[in-house]
Amino acid sequence: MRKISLLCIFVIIILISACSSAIQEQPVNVDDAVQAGVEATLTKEAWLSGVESARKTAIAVEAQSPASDGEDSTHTNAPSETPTPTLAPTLQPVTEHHLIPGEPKARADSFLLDYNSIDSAPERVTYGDQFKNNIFERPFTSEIMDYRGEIDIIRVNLKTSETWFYFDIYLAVDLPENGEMNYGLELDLDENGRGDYLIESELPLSKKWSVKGVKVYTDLNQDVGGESPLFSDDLDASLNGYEVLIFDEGDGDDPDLAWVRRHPDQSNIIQIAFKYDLIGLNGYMWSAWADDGLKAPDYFDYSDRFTAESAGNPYPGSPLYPIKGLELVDSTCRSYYGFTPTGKEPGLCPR
Ligand SMILES: [Ca+2]
Ligand SMILES: [Ca+2]
Ligand SMILES: [Ca+2]
Ligand SMILES: [Ca+2]
Repeated sequence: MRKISLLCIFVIIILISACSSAIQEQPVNVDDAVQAGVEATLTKEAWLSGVESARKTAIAVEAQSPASDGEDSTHTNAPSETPTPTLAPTLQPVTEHHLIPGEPKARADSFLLDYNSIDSAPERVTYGDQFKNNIFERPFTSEIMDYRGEIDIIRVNLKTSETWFYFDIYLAVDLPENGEMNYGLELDLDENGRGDYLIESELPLSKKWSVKGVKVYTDLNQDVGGESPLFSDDLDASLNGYEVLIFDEGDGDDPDLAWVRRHPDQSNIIQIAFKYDLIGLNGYMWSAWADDGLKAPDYFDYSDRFTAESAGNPYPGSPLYPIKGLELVDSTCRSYYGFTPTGKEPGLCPR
């Protein structure tokens, strides 16, 4: 019996050593993964998959780390040599929903139009991309330039009600039955160009309102967009974009904060609703996203994560053609609600 116990202990020690060395070899932050990817000259797909894997690992590691005594880990901005995305580790689990969005009214309070790439898609080019302003028109695959109309935003309506902001995001073609893409809204509450909230949803499967696949992020350390929000800056690997998740499919302080559904009657529209409570009574600027590429909130603004060369370019005749690192993404200019813009707000749609 004693021999068996000793043997068991020996086996456990071997297993623990093997596991810990495996953990040490796995990069746990995005920057390490990027560096590792560059050094290994991986294919782009492998690189992106490595970055995504490292990002998820970093989020998981952060979520598992116990907060220090008397300190709320979600509100700590202590400088770190290797900043990693943080997931608020104590989101209240959803118990029941009290308020569910209803039917938005017919008239839009605010709207924006976005470039429709469908007409030039057969030539594998488009004209609506403004990489340096973080306004992307890239519903195309890298290098091959295959068009993906279900992530080509063409219009967005904002409709208000007493409790909810409703957004209709129109796509160039009907939504597919399944897909891995995200749709989202970015909100700038103080109109300085630096996004303050990112509401993201997976492709909804239903025409009924649901919180499934809906997440809301914020940027506690105010580094979204780097030095010049919305404008492309030199690469800075220390930025962590939207690093805090405040709503995760109903988990969070308010289980009813944000919802998604397919439009009941129009199959090329996804609808997102969020509560007034998220932004208070002030006006704000908003833009929409469709993303089947990076899908990395901690990488906002994407224009700070690539050079124009490494992002590639969808314009015909451009020396940077075709799209390269920054693919399968469409983002809009910014419309506004609840205030009168001066015209100088970063990202403001042309009027
Ligand atoms: Ca578009
Ligand atoms: Ca802002
Ligand atoms: Ca920037
Ligand atoms: Ca941040």
